[in-house]
Amino acid sequence: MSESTTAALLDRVQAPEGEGREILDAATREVIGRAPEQTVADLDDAIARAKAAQPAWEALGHEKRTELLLAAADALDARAEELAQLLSREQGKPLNGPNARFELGGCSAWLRTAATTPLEPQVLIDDENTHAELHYKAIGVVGAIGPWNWPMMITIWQIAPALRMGNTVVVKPSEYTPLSVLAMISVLNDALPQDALIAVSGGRDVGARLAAHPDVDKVMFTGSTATGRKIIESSAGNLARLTLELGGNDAGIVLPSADPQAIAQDLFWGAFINTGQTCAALKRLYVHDDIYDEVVDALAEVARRTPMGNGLSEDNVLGPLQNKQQFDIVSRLVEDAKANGGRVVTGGSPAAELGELFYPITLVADVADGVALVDEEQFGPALPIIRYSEVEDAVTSANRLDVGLGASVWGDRDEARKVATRIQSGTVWINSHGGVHPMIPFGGVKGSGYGLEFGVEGLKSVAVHQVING
Ligand code: TXE
Repeated sequence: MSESTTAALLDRVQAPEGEGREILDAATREVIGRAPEQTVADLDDAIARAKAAQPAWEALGHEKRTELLLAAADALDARAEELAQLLSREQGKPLNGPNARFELGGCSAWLRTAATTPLEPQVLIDDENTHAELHYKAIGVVGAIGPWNWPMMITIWQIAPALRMGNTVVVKPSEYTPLSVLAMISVLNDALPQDALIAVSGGRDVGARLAAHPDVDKVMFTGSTATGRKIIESSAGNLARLTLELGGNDAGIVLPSADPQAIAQDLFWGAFINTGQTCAALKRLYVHDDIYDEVVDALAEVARRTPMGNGLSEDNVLGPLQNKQQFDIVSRLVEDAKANGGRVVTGGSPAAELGELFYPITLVADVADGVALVDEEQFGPALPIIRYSEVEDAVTSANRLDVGLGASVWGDRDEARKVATRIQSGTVWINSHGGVHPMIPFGGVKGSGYGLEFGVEGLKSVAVHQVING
């Protein structure tokens, strides 16, 4: 696909010359476009339009909405390569590997699944005295506030079920990756009626207003715990229902029955997909003493042969950190781990030769619970590897933090499944980490937030219930 078509897409959404905020290519730090700086007044206007459009969108009925959403998915597929190029430049993730093209494929798959998954009324009781049914209806206006790591896919996760259920949606993309989301929404809107889906590009003040607005009935949020707390506070004012995905610090436990060579590749991608900038990535790895050195060596071997660099090059499958804030967090945590006895196996300091925001895959062995790289979410390409000798202790370690999005157990399947039931997290994967599916519910427990996304549960979470009794 030519540059000029990506540029044409960008021109649809970016601010006019001399206006807006410059957005840089994450890899080269060249200016790629200008994000419109919309205001709280623009947001209020968007919410009013979405509220006005909602009854007609709901009245179309499921069948018609399904048809329109499938047409929107077709529009997305037709421009997938141009969108992937923009995403790669703005976010930093390479086109190739489980990255930008993969993200566009995910957007289409989730949109199609949300559009076609049935949610029939449930007959609760049907006897000679009572007939009661549970129905699900649109809530109203949904506010979708998203992050910068999987900006398009997470936005689709929020908007697709919401639209499917008859809600209209106002999206506030992350200020780090607005252009990707604006471009995607512009393409979707080629197939959708006016004002069913509106994006407002602005800063944190716009996000805060969207969460607190009296005409917003539900907020879908993926981002940091700190912002999640603020959204909970503002929901006391507008009583908005909330789905909060607040990230985590997923543990992986490698049992002595695991085969280090066989699991190395999957362990690697479990931790380093999107260069580690993934909500449910493996962020601390507990390995049994018997096979500790073999697992560390096997992971290091995968790290050495996995190329990092500019995402537009087809050779690369790992990219830069998306922003300086995240780069600084990763650098700080690695330095701290080194100062606290961590042994750097690969990486360990910025890959300045690749560009300003590149940090190499960094495996830090011989660290312990309590070190910041273990206890805090690094959200980047640095993995602490902790040695254990009793499975009991590894389970205690996995559960000791106040987050619980995902986790994984590696080794004999039956044994691993038994360990899995004792872990406090929304998902536990066996012999893999982080794979999601549009029909399998996903969501965190503890400090990772609440509410389920995907599948039938995901549709219910963007609906209000109604019991028809009689
Ligand atoms: O998140 P924020 P940031 C983690 C990761 C990262 C940290 C901060 O550790 O270092 O969060 O990232 C909007 N009311 N994750 O700064 O600030 C904001 O404009 C309503 C994990 O990007 O939470 C943006 O659109 N909205 C995470 C969105 O919230 C507000 C994925 C997220 O911003 C707001 C990304 C407010 N008061 C980062 N203030 C995951 N779940 O995996 C800001 N926003």
